[in-house]
Amino acid sequence: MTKLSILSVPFGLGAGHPGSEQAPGHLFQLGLLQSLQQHGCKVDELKLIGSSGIPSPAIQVPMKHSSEVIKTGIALAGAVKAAVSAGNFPFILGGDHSLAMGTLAGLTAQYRRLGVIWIDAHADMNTELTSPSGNMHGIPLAVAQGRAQLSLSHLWPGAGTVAPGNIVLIGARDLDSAEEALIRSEGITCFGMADIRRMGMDGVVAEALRIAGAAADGIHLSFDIDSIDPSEAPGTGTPVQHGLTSDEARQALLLLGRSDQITSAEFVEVNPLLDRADQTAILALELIELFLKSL
Ligand code: 4U7
Ligand code: MN
Ligand code: MN
Ligand code: MN
Repeated sequence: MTKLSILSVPFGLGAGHPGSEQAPGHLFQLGLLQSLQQHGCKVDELKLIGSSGIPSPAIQVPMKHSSEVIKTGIALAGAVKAAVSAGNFPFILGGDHSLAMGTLAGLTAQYRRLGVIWIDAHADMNTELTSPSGNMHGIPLAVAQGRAQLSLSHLWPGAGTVAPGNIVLIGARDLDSAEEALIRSEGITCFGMADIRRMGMDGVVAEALRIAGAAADGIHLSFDIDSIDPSEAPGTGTPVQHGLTSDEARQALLLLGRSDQITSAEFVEVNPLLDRADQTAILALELIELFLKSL
């Protein structure tokens, strides 16, 4: 049975709106841990990730709250690496998506070749130079490829990079022009909404596992709640119309959870302050349970 390391990261300074730092506490308050236990999940470790480490002056980047993002990333990378070494499945609960840099730093220090499935309305592939917002949650996948000033090895010595051929985007529908250019030049696989409707989510997930998993010894799933349509998930800082239905998200998470290729996961960008009567938090809770019990 899968032993879980749940890493709670109440950090939201990488996003443009305050509130995502409240998501882990709010989901715990709504009973996440109790219901995981009821569903028979084995929580081996529950860790609260703060910030630690002193980012060297050499890695100051011209983005909002970059040093806080880096400090949190350093702490998270260490916890992720330790969880994998202990044979546990790391599940990271955010927080905003900038924390993925910490996750990926820890994972690439452990896996020889890592695949990444990124379910998100966005590509999160800006660099410090192309970011229209200055928000760190928009750059983690460029950092992971070694395309930005900041790199995963700044967060964790021994961290590697993620090869573009092992990255698969699902649900992307709001790309900046520099992101589009990078996706095109690197040949990164992107299943947009039209592909999902044409192939069905089962077809998309099967292809995503095949491509992300090619020659890889692990696949990380990064799930941004803004992948889901704002009519069903309004509580997030950067909502984008015409997204996944909650049923499509359920199907994707169930299939990915059942696949033994997925070796870690994170769930980010729920913002309780922007939610409507806990609609998004309650859906997030259900999706997390569904995913973790299907592992
Ligand atoms: B999220 C954006 F400009 N691309 O870089 C940016 F549209 O983690 C949005 O996916 C990024 O929520 C969204 O700021 C980051 C913007
Ligand atoms: Mn994102
Ligand atoms: Mn997003
Ligand atoms: Mn967002």
